[in-house]
Amino acid sequence: MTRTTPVAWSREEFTARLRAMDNRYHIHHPYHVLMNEGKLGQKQIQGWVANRFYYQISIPLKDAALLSNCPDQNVRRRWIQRIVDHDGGQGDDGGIEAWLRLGEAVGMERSALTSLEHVLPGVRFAVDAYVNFVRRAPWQEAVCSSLTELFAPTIHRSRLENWPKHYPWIEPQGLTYFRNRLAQAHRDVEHALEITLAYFKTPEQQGRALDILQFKLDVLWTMLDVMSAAYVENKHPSVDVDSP
Ligand code: AHQ
Repeated sequence: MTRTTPVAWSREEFTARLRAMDNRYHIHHPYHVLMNEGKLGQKQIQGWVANRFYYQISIPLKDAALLSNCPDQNVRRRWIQRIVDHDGGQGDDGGIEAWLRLGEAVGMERSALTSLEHVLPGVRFAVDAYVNFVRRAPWQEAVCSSLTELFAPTIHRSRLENWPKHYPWIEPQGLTYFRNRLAQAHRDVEHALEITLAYFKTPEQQGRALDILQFKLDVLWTMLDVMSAAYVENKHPSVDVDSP
């Protein structure tokens, strides 16, 4: 039997394989489907906002960890913008502030987010798994793990379309975060894809890239599994039905 030596995918084929993983993106998770169909109540939206706040404040820590592992000044010069996008800078309050305003827009005090009192253990474990992966991985693998944002513009657009229609009680200015991410996600993905296509060259490396992306898809999916158990099936000891 002749052994065929695996051949590396072309840039186009590799990109297509990465993009083909969109069917595992958390937009397809039942929690998100219920959200986009207008079937979540205020407590379930509030629980999602409060738990996702832990993800949002972890993103700058993740990106700072990636930068600390990256010796390439040109990459750092572009990647550092991601931290400013979230922490804010001259004249821009940043994404973390925008998420706190989202919290207020869905009827929560800022302290209900900043206290992290509603963050479910499983959400914390999933987010920490992502940050710790980035801390320890080669910086190019950490870059690859951000490529779930290939699919992010669609999910932000779905909220901008559906929330005003289904959740008129949410103050419209609360959606600013999603609006801002539309442009930022496109710019981020362009940079992350450029680095990924250039670094993962051999068939083994390209297979590793798909595994890394699957890991990050699992992080996002697991967060919603935990929120579903707590806020949809009401099966979580730390959540009494009356508060997220
Ligand atoms: O708001 C999001 C964000 O700032 C980021 C950064 C990026 C990364 O570096 O992993 N991923 C990401 C994502 C954000 N929002 C998520 C959502 O559903 O609102 C999607 C998420 C992603 O797709 O990775």
